[in-house]
Amino acid sequence: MTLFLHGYYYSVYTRIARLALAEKGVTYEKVEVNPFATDCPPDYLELHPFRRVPTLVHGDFTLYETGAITRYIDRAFAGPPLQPASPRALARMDQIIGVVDAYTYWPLVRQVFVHDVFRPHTGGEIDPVERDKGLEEAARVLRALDALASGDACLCGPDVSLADFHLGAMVAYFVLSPRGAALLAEYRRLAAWWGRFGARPSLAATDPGLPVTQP
Ligand SMILES: N[C@@H](CCC(=O)N[C@@H](CS)C(=O)NCC(=O)O)C(=O)O
Repeated sequence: MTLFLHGYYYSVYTRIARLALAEKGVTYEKVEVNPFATDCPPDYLELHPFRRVPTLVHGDFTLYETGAITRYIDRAFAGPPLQPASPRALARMDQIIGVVDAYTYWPLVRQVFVHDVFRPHTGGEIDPVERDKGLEEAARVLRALDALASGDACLCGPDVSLADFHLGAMVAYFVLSPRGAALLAEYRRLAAWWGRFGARPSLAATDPGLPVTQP
């Protein structure tokens, strides 16, 4: 059955889905959609009425919302389980994913990464106030996540889980900012986790890099 992932090259949420597919060893086809572009194809709204990425299309089954997509990937395909078996570890995984979606994406990615890395690199408009607000909020988020992290090899225990992909895709962008990297280093468990997770082959395989700019 055909499997398509509609996503944007630089999107962290698309990368989360790609991490799950890579760790599961599932092959798929990518369909590039830039939800930020004014010329985002109008028929994409038939797949995703909120015009976000990613969307997964598996045969006649269409699914959006990254948390639903990664859980579907884990349940529908063979490969290593990506969710812990114990009710408490699973609840912690769901909690961390919730915290990442609700409180982490905006400060780490849209405020710090965008204003301290992406726009300086691409010549876009930078707002240092926005960046600093992001750093302030990031401290609160990282403190909370540090308290939730298992202290084991991965966020929810010894094995990698969907929570690692959710947070990992965002931290990968955040630490490209020297200010972000310095802040992360203050949180012992998270910094140690990132030292391990940041070296996973799936992360390298899904690394979008930064856009090539004209000299
Ligand atoms: N709740 C969505 C969020 C996805 C999301 O925000 N994706 C970003 C790209 S990383 C996007 O499509 N942004 C477009 C926009 O904000 O207009 C999910 O879990 O999939």
